[in-house]
Amino acid sequence: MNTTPSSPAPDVIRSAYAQLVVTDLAKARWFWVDMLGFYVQYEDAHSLYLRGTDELTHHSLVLRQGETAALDHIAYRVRTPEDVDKAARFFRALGRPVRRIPAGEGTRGLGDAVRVLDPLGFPVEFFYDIERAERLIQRYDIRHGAEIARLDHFNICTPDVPAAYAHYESLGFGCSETIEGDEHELYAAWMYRKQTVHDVAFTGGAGPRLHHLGVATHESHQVLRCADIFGSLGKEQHIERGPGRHGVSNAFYLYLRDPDGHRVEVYTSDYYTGDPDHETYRWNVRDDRRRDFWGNAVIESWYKEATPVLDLEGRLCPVGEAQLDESTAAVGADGLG
Ligand code: 4SX
Ligand code: FE2
Repeated sequence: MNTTPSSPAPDVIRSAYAQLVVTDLAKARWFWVDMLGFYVQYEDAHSLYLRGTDELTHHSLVLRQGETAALDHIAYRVRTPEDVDKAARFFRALGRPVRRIPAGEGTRGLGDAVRVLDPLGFPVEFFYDIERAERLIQRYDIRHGAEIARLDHFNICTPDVPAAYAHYESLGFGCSETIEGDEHELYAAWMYRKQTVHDVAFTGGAGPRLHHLGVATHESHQVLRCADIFGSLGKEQHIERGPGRHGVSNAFYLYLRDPDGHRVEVYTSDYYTGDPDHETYRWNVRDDRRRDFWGNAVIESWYKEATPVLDLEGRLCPVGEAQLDESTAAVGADGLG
């Protein structure tokens, strides 16, 4: 895999939105809008454009009705319109498929964009221009469910975590935390452009696949309340892992699966990473506090199951097998963690 750039990287601001294919839009609306509390910015018979109450742009999640549940693409916002051209040149120089999407032809609310299949095999969009949206920050009256404030991060499965790290480093991302073996084999890494723990993280495993979308609430009580609401309605089967406190990131978390199996993490209270000399914090893969600070075990489905991704023509991408398996590495020779 070629991750050595020969063209300058675009200035990425942040993880901005994802587009998921869902097989039943009404069921997806129940999960994402009624239960999680996303705000509906626009909807029609085939799609839903959603945002959190802190977001001042048109959407951070697009749900599109389709035959097969999949990730259509993830998207990063860049600093200037020129950075969209830079992104096109950057990925062309890497020999990757690149498609320009003029305003009006791609996602509603966006100006000119560029879509690429990146060196890890993921469909990734870069855009600058997006419609501004009405301020909802103090509309406490319309909040409900988990009261989602904003998109926080993408977590992606890839067989080659060191290559993913190298690629995102070349795009100017910093690394906040890692999970490593005794010889510093890289099992997982958390990388950022905005000044939080991450915009993107890599879970070592079969890929390219989407592991989860991380969405932020303001406080941990909203995470707990979200779990309680699923329980009260007899919908506890949507809860996969947590609530808990992460080791990595120190965030409070809850993982849910939507009606199509897409995983979402309700996430809050990580920390500031914006200082120029911010250092990477490294966890050993056998430290039982790394993924849950209270030592609760991670269930198998969390390591193994994920969402397939589409290429630029809308076909399912083939999946490469995992190289390192954290779920077995974390267990010592005595069978204990
Ligand atoms: O499970 S981990 O504690 O490693 C973790 C997983 C930390 C932060 C995340 O956003 C995440 O998905
Ligand atoms: Fe996450």
